[in-house]
Amino acid sequence: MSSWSWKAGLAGVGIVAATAWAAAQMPGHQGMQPPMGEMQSRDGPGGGPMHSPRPGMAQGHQGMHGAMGPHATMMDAEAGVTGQPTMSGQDAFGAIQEVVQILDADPTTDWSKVNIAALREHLIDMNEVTLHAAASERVLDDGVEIAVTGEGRTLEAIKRMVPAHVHELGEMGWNARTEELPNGVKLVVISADASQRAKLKALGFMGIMVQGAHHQRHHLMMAKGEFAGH
Ligand SMILES: [Cu+2]
Repeated sequence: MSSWSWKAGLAGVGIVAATAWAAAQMPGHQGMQPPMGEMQSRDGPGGGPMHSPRPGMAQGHQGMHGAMGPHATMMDAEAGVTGQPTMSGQDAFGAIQEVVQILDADPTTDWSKVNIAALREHLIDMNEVTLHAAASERVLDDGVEIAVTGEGRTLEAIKRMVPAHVHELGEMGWNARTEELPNGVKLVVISADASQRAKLKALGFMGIMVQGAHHQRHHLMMAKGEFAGH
């Protein structure tokens, strides 16, 4: 796709999302739906496949998520036009719902091993680390040092997730390690490359924690009872 058509595609996405949002704001908007098929065909001037719904998405949701991953949330606004919501109302609820749908759709699922409670515990850990952990960041000459601290359930989550993530960072080529703190974990990531150090500083705690795409895969494994840690 040329850069011109890519930009045009993005502009089209903006138009669809804005239209969906505007339609959703109108009282009695159900009678005023724009013709979605026509609008979507205008969104792909490059002719690329723009109609690949995510696996496990609710039926009838004609999304463009496959080609527009980063805009998935924005694109969900278009659901207002179809009259059926796709948002489950809570992100962990939705993540579990998606996994259960995948397990349901898979005839090889061994329900004697399925452990949704384990996945739920991990999603609580993710919630604690993402929203409740305190992160105190210090720039070193060769990288960054982040004291991640908390209490109670937050502390438990920090001790499970941060050291486990160091393992994933190592697989991705980052030089990372952790040290135990009385009330948390110290995360140290270093690099000999100045641009990588600038990136680490910019990413900070949460930017470093979201590196990699292992969570989705691991969540399914946890639910299947095939994954002990994270
Ligand atoms: Cu996870």
